Amino acid sequence: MTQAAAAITVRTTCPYCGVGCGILATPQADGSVAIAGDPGHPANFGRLCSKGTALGETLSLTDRLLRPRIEGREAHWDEALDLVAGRFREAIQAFGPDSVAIYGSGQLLTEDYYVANKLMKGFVGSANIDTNSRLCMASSVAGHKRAFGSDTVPGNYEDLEAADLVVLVGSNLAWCHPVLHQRLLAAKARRPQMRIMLIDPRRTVSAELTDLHLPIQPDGDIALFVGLLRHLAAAGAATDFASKYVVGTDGAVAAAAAWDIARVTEATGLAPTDLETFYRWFAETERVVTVYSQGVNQSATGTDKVNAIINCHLLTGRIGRPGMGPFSVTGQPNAMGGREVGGLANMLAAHMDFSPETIERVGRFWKAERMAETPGLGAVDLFAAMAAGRIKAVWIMGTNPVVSMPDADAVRDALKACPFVVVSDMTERTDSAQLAHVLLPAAPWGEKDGTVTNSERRISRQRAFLAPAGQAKPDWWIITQVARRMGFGAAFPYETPAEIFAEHARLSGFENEGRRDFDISGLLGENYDLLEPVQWPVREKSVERLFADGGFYTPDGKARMLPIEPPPVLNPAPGRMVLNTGRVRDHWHTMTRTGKTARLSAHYAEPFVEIHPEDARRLNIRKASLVRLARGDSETVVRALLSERQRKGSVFAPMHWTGQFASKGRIDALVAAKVDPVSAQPALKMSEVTVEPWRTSLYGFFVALERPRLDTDYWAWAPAPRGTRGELAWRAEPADWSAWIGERFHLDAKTKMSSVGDPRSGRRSFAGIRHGQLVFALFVSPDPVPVAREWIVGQLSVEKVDGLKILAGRPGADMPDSGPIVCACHAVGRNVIREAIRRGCPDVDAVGAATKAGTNCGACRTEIASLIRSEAILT
Ligand SMILES: Nc1nc2c(c(=O)[nH]1)N[C@H]1C(S)=C(S)[C@@H](COP(=O)(O)OP(=O)(O)OC[C@H]3O[C@@H](n4cnc5c(=O)[nH]c(N)nc54)[C@H](O)[C@@H]3O)O[C@H]1N2
Ligand SMILES: Nc1nc2c(c(=O)[nH]1)N[C@H]1C(S)=C(S)[C@@H](COP(=O)(O)OP(=O)(O)OC[C@H]3O[C@@H](n4cnc5c(=O)[nH]c(N)nc54)[C@H](O)[C@@H]3O)O[C@H]1N2
Ligand code: SF4
Ligand SMILES: [Mo]
Repeated sequence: MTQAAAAITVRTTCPYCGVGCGILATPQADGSVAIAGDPGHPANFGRLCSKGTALGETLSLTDRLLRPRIEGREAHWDEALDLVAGRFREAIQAFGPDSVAIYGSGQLLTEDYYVANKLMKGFVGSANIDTNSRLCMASSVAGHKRAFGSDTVPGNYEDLEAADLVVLVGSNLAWCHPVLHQRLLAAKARRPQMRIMLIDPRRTVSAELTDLHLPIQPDGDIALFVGLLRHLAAAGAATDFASKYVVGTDGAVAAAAAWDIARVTEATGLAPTDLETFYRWFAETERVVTVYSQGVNQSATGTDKVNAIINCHLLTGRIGRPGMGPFSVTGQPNAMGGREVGGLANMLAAHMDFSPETIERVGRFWKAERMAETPGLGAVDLFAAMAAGRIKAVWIMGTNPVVSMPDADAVRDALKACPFVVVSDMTERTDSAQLAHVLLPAAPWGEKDGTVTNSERRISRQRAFLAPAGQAKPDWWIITQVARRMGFGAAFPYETPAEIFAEHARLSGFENEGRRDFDISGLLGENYDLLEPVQWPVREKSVERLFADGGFYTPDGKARMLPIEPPPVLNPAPGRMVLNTGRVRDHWHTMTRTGKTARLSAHYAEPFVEIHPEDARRLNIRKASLVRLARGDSETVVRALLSERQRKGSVFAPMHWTGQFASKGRIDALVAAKVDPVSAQPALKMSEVTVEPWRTSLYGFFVALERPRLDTDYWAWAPAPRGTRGELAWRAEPADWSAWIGERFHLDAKTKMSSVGDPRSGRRSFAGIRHGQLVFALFVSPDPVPVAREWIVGQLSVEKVDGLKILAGRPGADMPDSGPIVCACHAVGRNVIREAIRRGCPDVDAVGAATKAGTNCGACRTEIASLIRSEAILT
């Protein structure tokens, strides 16, 4: 048998967003893995976005944590596990169960999550287990529970395709749920009469190809939807559904009475005509899906936002039928699975919360030794308790709080102060792992087995297709081992994830009798290894449409409409701007995986802030200069990206950059830890910061085969297809350039150095070439460095370079610079696409035919559309 014939394709699920695309992974003879979309998976039918497509490039062992470490030294598993169990036990004995905590993640598999939750809530006896889902889904969970009595997402992806109006609220679907977005656009192409609209303070790429964009004032959503409710009631849109299956209708409508168009205009900053259009469309369209995400959840009034949206669907009865419903899309691959097991501190297990009856029931099922009796601390309170010395031991799994939590500098200090910090991760190169006493090597995607649940409640298998690297172990195994060493062996007998899944499925059906939405007991007896993607509930094998005839999970079976009061308009203090934060298309969170691929790093190669040109002018901030954002003692320094898409008075910065990739890019250091009072979810999108030019005397850009030592006042680096690239800045010019370069770049005697300088402009270039191969190039300038970056990056892969062209920083007239990469799949840059448009390509397909851009995964198609639009404006 040849090696090629031995290649076995494994069906698994993407480890990134909540769309939950099916993937076919085929390990190759050369050690690489071929990745393709699974045509048989009902989430994606074979499609993948840029991140999914590039998964094969993230699997290298560079930076992987391969062995347990204790205080920096390598250790055996036995020693590390004994230590973790021992220190947790000691803390519990001395200070009680609430002195220990687990901080987990929607990126754990359901089996990992189930075991962690059971250990804390059934055996340690504390509910101090919370997760990054607090930062992500908590307001949706709370809103669902208030309205439906349960945390139920009633919709399916087909509902978006079948709808006549899709309202995206605070969701950048084009970048954050790309395959779902493409399904939506494909549906609109088939049925052009279908309307799509976006409600977002910024004009994101998700605004392209929509029928209406409402550039709402930050946190104006409640006023908008309360005004919609008033309009719907006045237009007679209330239905039999509402009178039969909903209570609280009158109160909710009465509370909306004062919110006429004039008042909503004031609170949202939107044009009255746009408001009227939206209200009319919503009122006249039966099939409406409202898709919402972090612009809704990550707010101090996030839960009210959720209920203001759900109210409109309940009044009109637009729920529980095809093509309609409120639809909270989940962010992480297993955000939904985490909610199922009870990973949040205020949930117990299997969608049960802390009532005496459920505590007794779950305790009996688990044969628990010590049940938690009350909810534990949510993430923000958990780290505050740690800072106050009340948490003596914490175990962080699959998340990077020093980067992703609000008030991140305080979180860092809390971890520094905590007597015992354990971090389970696949890499030690995270800002949180740097502060761990014990590092445990977790087997990541590709090396572990389990299940995840996507945004439409579909459970899919993640399957291993690689052997664990080094001594990495799956999270469920690690937790099980610690539980046994803490003396709970009888309740943690698991040898496989299948056993854990079976127990989880049994608990979901245990004394359920239709009273709880989450029930997958119908899967018991299925072959775990062969499990096909399936939506819950799965009761005795039948899958139903939820809420078709009411059937809500409240005591009386009726849904609740709530009276909602819009908050006062968000007005930053004088001299401050609103800091909005979120994601870019090609990076995933704190970049531990996407930061390894040059393709995904080329879309945005350094941390940045988007600012409206008028604000920039007012603040004396020039294009591509560096900007200082600050709040109290915390600051970041990032690149200024001037953009008319940005709302005036607000700036937008991505959450992704960490201390591993940039000198001062951790944006969450600036985000205040203000939380929603109902859900305890932090308002990550509405901080107040000062924005000013960051004074520097010199900017730099480098490419190098080996990453240089980075210690300038500003730096940011990214991988290149070969070697690395980066941006630098100095407050004072180094006195001796050749010494400076020699101390930082990895040069040997054979490297020939050359340099040129232009005294008038103050620009200088340096290059090191060895046997015709570029080893490094450095360009410095008193202004932002004006060189052809993508071309220079590409020169690292060239066999024989032209030293003069390198020093000039330009390829010459014959070879244009492709510009920042827009199409990650085919590495097509912005300049190439612009050129095609100028030559007459009228639409995205024509650009694709001319340049290949947008012809593979399609995630960049909206961006190409936006380039076409901006070129049309310019010419
Ligand atoms: N490429 C990529 N995709 C991802 C992720 C990633 O890291 N990278 N992460 C995944 C995860 S975990 C999540 S939670 C999702 C998040 O997915 P999204 O929620 O779609 O993404 P965000 O960029 O966080 O925020 C969405 C939008 O909310 C807007 N917004 C801010 N304030 C307001 C407001 O007051 N009202 C309204 N209506 N909108 C507002 C922002 O301008 C932003 O464009 O993405 C998932 N998908
Ligand atoms: N300002 C601002 N802050 C935000 C947000 C925002 O929009 N704005 N969004 C928030 C949201 S919605 C989210 S979901 C969070 C995300 O923020 P985080 O959860 O902190 O980000 P990740 O980078 O996904 O962290 C996952 C970690 O788990 C590791 N890992 C990967 N696979 C495994 C595994 O199998 N096992 C283990 N043990 N570890 C693994 C990765 O290497 C990485 O270090 O950020 C939140 N923070
Ligand atoms: S849309 Fe992209 S990131 Fe999300 S699951 Fe699918 S391939 Fe993965
Ligand atoms: Mo998230």
